[in-house]
Amino acid sequence: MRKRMFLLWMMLGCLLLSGCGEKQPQATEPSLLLGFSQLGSESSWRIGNTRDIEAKAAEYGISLMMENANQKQENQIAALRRFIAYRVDVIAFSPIVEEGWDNVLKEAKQAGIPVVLVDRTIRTESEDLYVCLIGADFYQEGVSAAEYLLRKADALGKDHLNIVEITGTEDSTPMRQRHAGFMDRIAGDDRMRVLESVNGDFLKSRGAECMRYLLEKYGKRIDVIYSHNDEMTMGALPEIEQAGFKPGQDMVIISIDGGQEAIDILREGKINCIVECTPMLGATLMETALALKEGRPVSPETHPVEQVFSDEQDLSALAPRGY
Ligand code: GZL
Repeated sequence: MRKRMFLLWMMLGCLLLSGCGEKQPQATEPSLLLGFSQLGSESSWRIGNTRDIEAKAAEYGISLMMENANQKQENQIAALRRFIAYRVDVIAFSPIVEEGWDNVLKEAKQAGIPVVLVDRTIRTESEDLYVCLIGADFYQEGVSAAEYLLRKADALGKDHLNIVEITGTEDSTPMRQRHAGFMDRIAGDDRMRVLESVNGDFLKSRGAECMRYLLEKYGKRIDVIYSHNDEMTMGALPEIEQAGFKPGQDMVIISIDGGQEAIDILREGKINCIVECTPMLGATLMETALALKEGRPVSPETHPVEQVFSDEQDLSALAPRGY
């Protein structure tokens, strides 16, 4: 009896201490601490990717340490080292370039922290420095861009097309694979002639600079501009118009990403084709991080399903893009 009374007093005391019995929000511990190194804010794609990852971390109840490297690999490496020191449960990052990660990833491995690659991949001789890759099949994006051009050449009845290419960040996965996929797919079609490839670093300002250079050098000889992202495309378009050409008519414009602003320009007819590259990778990242925390298997590579938008389609019913 005495014991029961004691327990009742104790429970009453706890209730009183906890504010007279009203329900206190239970502070739920985050299920997981995820360290994410984002490479920068260079494009609408990148900003959309960051926002999606932040939103999905909140939705999944995952505590997110997000660091923006402002386009510098050394900043990403420093961020990864901070995540290791902080002993996060999972590390994820979007590597700005493919080389130079082995040392820091060996440190993560020694710390027993799994690493997930998001968006882009790395080149490494060492085994299992990362668990998996979540990101687009950039080679296929290049192939899809080329396949549109082959159809366009048939439709225009052209016996040759002079192509200039504005590439993304040197030595990044999307730059290397979008270039390779495109060039491999047009190889063997003798209508296709590549005049020059220039690097625009995925930046709008550099896209404009590249286009000015190409117009000064080749002028009306240019039939096709293949640009590795919408940001550079949107930098190039005013340069084309200022030079007296109609983009989408005098020159075929092929771009990649598929953000709202570029889709609207496609609808206006100033871009002919946009290969989608979705930035919405957050849900897959959170699911993967939770699986790793719980010791469940994960897929070594996850590629989102992506579409091609072009002047061959009616885009009036296309839903808002969200980035
Ligand atoms: C692609 C991503 C690229 C985008 C660019 O997944 O890495 O980087 O295509 C962005 O817009 O800058």
